[in-house]
Amino acid sequence: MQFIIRKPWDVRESRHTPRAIFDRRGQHRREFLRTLGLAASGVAFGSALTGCSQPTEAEIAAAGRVAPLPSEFTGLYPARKNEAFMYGRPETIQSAAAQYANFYEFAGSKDVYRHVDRFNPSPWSFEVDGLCAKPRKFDMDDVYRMFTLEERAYRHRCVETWAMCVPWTGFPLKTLLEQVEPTPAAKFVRFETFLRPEEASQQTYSSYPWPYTEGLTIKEACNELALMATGIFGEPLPKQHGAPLRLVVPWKYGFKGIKSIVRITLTAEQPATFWNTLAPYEYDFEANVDPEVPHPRWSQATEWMLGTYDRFETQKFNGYGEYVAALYTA
Ligand SMILES: Nc1nc2c(c(=O)[nH]1)N[C@H]1C(S)=C(S)[C@@H](COP(=O)(O)O)O[C@H]1N2
Ligand SMILES: [Mo]
Repeated sequence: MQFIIRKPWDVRESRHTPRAIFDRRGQHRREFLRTLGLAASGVAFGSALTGCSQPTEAEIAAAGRVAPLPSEFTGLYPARKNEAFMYGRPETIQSAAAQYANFYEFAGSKDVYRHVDRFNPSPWSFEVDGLCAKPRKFDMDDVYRMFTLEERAYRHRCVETWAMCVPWTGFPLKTLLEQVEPTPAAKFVRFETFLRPEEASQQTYSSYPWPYTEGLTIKEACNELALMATGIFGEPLPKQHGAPLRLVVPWKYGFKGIKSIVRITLTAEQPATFWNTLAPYEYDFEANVDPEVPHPRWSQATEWMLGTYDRFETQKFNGYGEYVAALYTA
């Protein structure tokens, strides 16, 4: 039995800005370019992916695109929408999210989509191991066969103060962990991204502690909000968003949402994580969104939305307290 409780951030759908309006903005831009006679030919804009010019939405989409799914799985997208989740804000334009990403394996800048062409996320497999009765390897075919995908409208808040509202496709992390039967000794979950310096240039010469790792307590991992995402905007994840499988934990700062996962390990001790290892005073393990705890170098009181620059007050737990606050009462 599922109750739909109205959340503080729920506003009537009529107050949301419908996606069509945003799509029309893109349409206007394309029409504008067409009037100038530039859109179709690309003339004067040169090669958008190497230059500094503004890329078109089609170019952004093409840059991050992954190989098509086997035909038996194409019907899985778009997945059924879980109506319990609403943004309470306008949805972010797909291309605005796709062109402003954090994925340090490929770039220190936000235009990650320009740097992912050598990344090949198919085929893909990942291990789930550590303190569990049935450790095993999964490939994406297993994922698509074993788990029921749903679409969830989630707010995302990066620790850098940018935010977005995007529909993820995925399944609860809890259902994946149940498959391997964690033992009672398992208290934490450690996640690891690929290590492929030949495909991800920043992994060759930087002094970052590759591979990227993240972690949750097992209670956080079993919270219904914790989602393993395989898609965004009704399609499989493009490369820059963490193809083919990433974590989404919307009450925490975005860096906890580790991308392109190759290993998930159940542990007794709190695992080391990428950002906490690099800058422990700036990025703690828990990393719950909190307007009252400033980052050492900036305030966290407000946030701005990708695509529109609209500013909102930051909400504790990113507004998801009803789901997760109980996890943090001693
Ligand atoms: N492997 C890996 N995962 C990562 C990152 C990264 O650099 N590498 N960046 C994180 C940060 S800081 C954020 S805000 C989100 C951004 O997700 P998005 O680019 O899909 O919006 O991914 C997170 N996951
Ligand atoms: Mo972030």
